[in-house]
Amino acid sequence: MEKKKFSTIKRRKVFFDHHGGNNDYVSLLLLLSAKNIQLLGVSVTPAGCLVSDGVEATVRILDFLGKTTIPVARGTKYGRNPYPYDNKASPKVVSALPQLIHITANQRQYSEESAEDLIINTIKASDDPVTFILTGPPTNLVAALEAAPEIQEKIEEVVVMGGTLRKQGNVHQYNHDNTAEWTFFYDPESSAKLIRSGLSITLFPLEVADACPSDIGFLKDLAKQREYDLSDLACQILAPTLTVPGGKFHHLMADVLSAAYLVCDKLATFRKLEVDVEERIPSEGKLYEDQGSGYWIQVADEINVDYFRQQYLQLLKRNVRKIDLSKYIQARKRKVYYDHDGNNDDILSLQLVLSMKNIELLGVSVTPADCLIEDGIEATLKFLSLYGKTDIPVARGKIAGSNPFPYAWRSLPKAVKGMPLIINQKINPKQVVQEPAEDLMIKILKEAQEPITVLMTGPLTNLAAALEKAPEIKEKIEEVVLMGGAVDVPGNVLQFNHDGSAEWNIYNDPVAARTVFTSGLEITIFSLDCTNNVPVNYDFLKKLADQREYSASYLASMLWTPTVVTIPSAEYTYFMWDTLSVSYLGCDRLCTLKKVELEVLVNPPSEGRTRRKKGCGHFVNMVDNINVDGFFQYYLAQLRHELRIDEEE
Ligand code: AGV
Ligand code: CA
Repeated sequence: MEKKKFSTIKRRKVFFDHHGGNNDYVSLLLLLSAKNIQLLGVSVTPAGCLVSDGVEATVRILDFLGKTTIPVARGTKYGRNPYPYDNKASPKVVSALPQLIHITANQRQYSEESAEDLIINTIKASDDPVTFILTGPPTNLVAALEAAPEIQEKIEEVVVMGGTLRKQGNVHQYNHDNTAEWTFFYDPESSAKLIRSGLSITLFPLEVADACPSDIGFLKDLAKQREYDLSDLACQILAPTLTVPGGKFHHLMADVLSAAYLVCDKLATFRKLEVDVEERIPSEGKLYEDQGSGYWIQVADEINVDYFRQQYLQLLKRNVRKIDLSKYIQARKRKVYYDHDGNNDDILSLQLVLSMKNIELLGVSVTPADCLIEDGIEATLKFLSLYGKTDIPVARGKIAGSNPFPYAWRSLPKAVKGMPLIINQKINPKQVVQEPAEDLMIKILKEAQEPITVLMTGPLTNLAAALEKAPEIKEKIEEVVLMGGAVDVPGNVLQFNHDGSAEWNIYNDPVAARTVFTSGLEITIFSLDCTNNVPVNYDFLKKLADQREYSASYLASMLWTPTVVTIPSAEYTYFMWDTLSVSYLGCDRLCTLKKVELEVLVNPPSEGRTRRKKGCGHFVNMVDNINVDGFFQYYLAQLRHELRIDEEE
């Protein structure tokens, strides 16, 4: 086994083939920011993404950096082991980021050639040898080599992220013994062909990536230098990776490593190894040492982690843009207690409340419903801090409703803490009180000298608990404003043993909802009947991104962006549910109300349904007419201000 130190850095012409993961795009940023690299073309494999989304995000990033002539091609060939579907949405989010959503790309950049043809023609047309960098499966490259073997002599090196020489890989699938890494497993046949091709291969396997996790600390460093466009963008691209369960997305860093290898000197030490790839079950895609195989490759061994991070951060210091942190609009007073459940539109609604001059916020609590409670609390503290409200008490809800929200939804707000304007913002943990949400609510209501509006944008759990513990608080409540219910329209609950008639906030805790609805309080509901009018759509996102010079708009834009994965699939469309409801407090001319008599059903198959029932005696106000354009205008106008940024050193 020969050990070799990598030393000199050289100019290279590069072709980049990737598969649309978050880190693939960060790798692209790195390649584009390196002075020694000339990028000739990019292709996308339909493995880790839906290929047209993968191409779209690539083109937008290229254009953002003024590289409007680099062609991008779609891969048309598939490996035999598809990636899990839920991993494939990330390029949709990348394309919708505030910096990229506006870009109308040069049509000629969308190559009419398939990936392998673009690879062949680009390499043939190049006067110099080409380095091929691969952060997805080798499907496109191998297809090109098979169609035009003569290009091989012009490929000076193939840098590959993938494979593992460890006993355990990251494939957990039926008929597999867990010995492979995903990009090799996806297309074992091409992987074997590549390894056996005789090309000069440099491999960054799974195990070296473990040495450089892309953790929250790294994101913090990136966010600290967000006055540079590329750092800001990279941080936004990486933030959604925090939604990976357990927060482990180490392997993704490997893509960046392989790009960094072309750019910085002394990144790693390497070993020459004789290897092969298994093509059959149960070890499909396994890479292993095989003395005598004759297939020698160079494998990264030890990574100089500090150096890598430092270089990475250095490379992304590009395109200075100054953010104006100075202005901040002070608010006038009106009294509100706000209880939410931490999903992105809840947090955005908190921002909207904080932006209202006529509202005085007395306390906030979070229900562990459409979020994981710690994420909901943290996001709440961050936003309060961004509005200078570090003295308002915040409480954790301790009670969970009987029908939990899907984890995929609850994890959405995880990305929030990774976002550039959030990640380093100081918070005041002492704002969080010891007592549970209902006790804080009771305390604040009891102390109040004048009537209070209780605003609820999640399940009604905490309010119901407070009413049960201390019914006397009722006289302090002027109005309950809530998002929830579906009266004359279908619900949005798609679950076993359910007929689809309920809205999630009510379904999550139907008993609590019934307690509130029958309490005799003045209740105003924003049900799906009206929120169905305000889907999150590209037209709105573009308008918001247009005014991103206001830090408040910019931040809001970042939080709405991850919701685009639900466009345009009707069942899971994300709406501005809570935001619309909250806007009622700031601008009461947006809607007219009508009184209806409603009951809450608490048994299957209609658990959580809010049904009209004449004569039941429980009246609520619901929206009769809504001015949708007016709402969007109000919301956009409300976000034209600056945040109070106060960051950790
Ligand atoms: O039913 C709407 C309520 C709102 O309070 N929530 C989300 C809003 O915060 C539940 C919900 C329905 N569909 C969802 C939801 C989705 N696709 N993602 C996340 N939450
Ligand atoms: Ca909510």
